[in-house]
Amino acid sequence: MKIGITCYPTVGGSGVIATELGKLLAERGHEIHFITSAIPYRLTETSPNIYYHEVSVNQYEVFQYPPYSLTLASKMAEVVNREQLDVLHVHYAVPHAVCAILARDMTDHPVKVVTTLHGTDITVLGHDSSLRDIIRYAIQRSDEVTAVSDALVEQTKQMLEVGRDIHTIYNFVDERVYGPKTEKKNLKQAYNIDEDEKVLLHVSNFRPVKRVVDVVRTFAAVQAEVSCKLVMLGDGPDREKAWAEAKKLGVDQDVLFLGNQRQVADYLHIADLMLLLSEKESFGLAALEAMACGVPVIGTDIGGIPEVVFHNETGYVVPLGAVELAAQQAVGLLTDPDRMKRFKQRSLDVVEENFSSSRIVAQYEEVYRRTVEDG
Ligand code: GMT
Repeated sequence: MKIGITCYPTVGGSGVIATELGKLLAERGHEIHFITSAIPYRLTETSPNIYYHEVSVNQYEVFQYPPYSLTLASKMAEVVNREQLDVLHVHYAVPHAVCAILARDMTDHPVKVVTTLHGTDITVLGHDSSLRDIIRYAIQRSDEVTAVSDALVEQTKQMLEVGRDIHTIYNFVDERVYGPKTEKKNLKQAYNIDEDEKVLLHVSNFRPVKRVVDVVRTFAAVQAEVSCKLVMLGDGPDREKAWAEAKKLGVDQDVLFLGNQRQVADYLHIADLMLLLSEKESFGLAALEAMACGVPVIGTDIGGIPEVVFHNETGYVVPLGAVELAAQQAVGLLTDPDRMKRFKQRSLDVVEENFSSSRIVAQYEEVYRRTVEDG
């Protein structure tokens, strides 16, 4: 099939999933056309089946705002016509699905619109009355809609009162990147972490919904019982708050703020536990990546996290803000080698059984086939 993919080309989980999906589809013989404002962050290798069409927005004095959505719709229509695309697979209802629907209207070539919801457009923008109706329109008028967890399907149906089918297709990891440690590389030495010290890890964009202050508080309570370090990967608006909290609690010497790093798996390979204590999370790709490397997760009982982190099997699920409980669970796990071994193995098994790339990519292929055959 010939498939156009549009996503935000940045470091966020939705861009990662869209790009990894495109790469795997290309390996399976499909022709993939990325239609994005920049080369996606994860599109690093060349492949004869992958094409890139840049959406570059011109700024004209008559426009108060750059017309990204219109330029994107127009570029999508141009690519559909020229390349005879079968499907436009867009990540996010606004603006991407709206642009794809417009492009479908603009072309003579029959193209189907498949929309994947990743959460923020529902859980954040869905509350905005100025956008609610257009999000609903984008969902209703797409040919197929998928969401990354059952929780997000339910939330979308409830919040936006949409009656149509929305299918859950979980996120996945590229097993060639995220898997148990095989190389000898050991970052512990590089960061002056003692071999017998435990490592807790958090990865996010440090938006307020990620509750990075709770992560630091949990760590401080764990550190009172177990010798450990906290590695914070990523960057964003609440970095300063997290740092200030670490200082206030007297653990700043043991918290490493490493900013955005490309090789997240290298850090997962020295981690004993991942903390994901968000107040909104439609899936929690960071948790899945950790589990794929055999790292158990403590996550909040929010959105899609309990569908990824199996409570008492691959980690623990705790209520939002329950810092003491999270710390208690962490200490219990870190000080019980048998339980830790069991949780690590179960994490690997759960990823293989439920979130393997081959299983998930096949589910997307089935969605494309169904919508194209529907005519
Ligand atoms: O979490 C973010 O701030 C980034 C956002 C994105 O668009 O990349 O992540 C969303 O999509 C990811 C991939 O499906 C999910 O793993 C995240 O849970 C989801 N974030 C939220 O729902 C807040």
